[in-house]
Amino acid sequence: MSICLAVDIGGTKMAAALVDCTSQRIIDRHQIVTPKSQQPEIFSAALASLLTPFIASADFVAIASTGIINNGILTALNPANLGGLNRFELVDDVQRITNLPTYAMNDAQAAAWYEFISLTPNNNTHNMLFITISTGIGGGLVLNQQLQTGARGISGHIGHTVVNANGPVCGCGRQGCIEKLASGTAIGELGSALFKHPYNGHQVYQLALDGNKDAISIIHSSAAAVAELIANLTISLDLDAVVIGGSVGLAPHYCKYIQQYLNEKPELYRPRIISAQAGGDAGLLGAAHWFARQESHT
Ligand code: BMX
Ligand code: ZN
Repeated sequence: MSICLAVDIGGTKMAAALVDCTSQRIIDRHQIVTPKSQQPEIFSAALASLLTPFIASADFVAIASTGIINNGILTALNPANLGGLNRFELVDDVQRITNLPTYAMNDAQAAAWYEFISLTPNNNTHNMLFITISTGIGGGLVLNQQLQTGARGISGHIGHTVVNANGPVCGCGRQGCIEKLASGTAIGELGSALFKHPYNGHQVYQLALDGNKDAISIIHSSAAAVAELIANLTISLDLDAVVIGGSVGLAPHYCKYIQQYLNEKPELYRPRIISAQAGGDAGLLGAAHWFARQESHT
């Protein structure tokens, strides 16, 4: 029986879990707040405190992380999501902390893989997109039933497609990315500007749930932008299904709003919309499953 120490590094929280590779069940799980600092030492210290209690029980480490992951190095496409940190030697650092074989991939790619293998078998899903709407907006593509990671790890970074060419400049340097307009961070920024009070995305979402009309309209614009993105990608890639995850994506009503905006479009633009079955654990379980296959060949 092989035990994986799965790690999910997001812009807001970092989670670690022991996953039994045979049953694919989480045995133990812990999470901390992601440090917001440009300094790699601070990021590394947070990782060490999170991982240390689990090391003795694990055979290998599988990481799902925000950012572009190429050759084990994390490069932030949007450094603002990580407090300005833009380059981190993730695999080397975690290997040094744990002394275990360590592998890493992008968080949304990992979640896409788990959600794809969780779809009911024989359901004829060939092309699937996973979208996380959270601190940022990330994506993972499964085309012809194969997860696309890309030669440079970039595949699936749909949060940086433009929805308003005259929109605000995104942390990636491009103007009008959907991440700058519709992510949890964007929801917080839009609410703060409107209500003239510093709010995060979660607080603005709560205001919407409490019935505040302006907050509701911010959430609706986010869902409408995501629906537009889904329609664009469906007609480009012939998507059968789109799985929605992330703290905003899984928040009450959000998925339903996406569906409502998609329903206004012609049929060819409307794939099946599914809420992430593994909820917030899709990244952890996806990385564990993806790299357990690799581990079994070593
Ligand atoms: C950003 C980008 C993606 C990530 C997505 C969701 C960085 C640091 N991250 O677009 O790699 O998949 O956010 O990340 O550039 P999360 O932190 O919201 O889960
Ligand atoms: Zn961008």
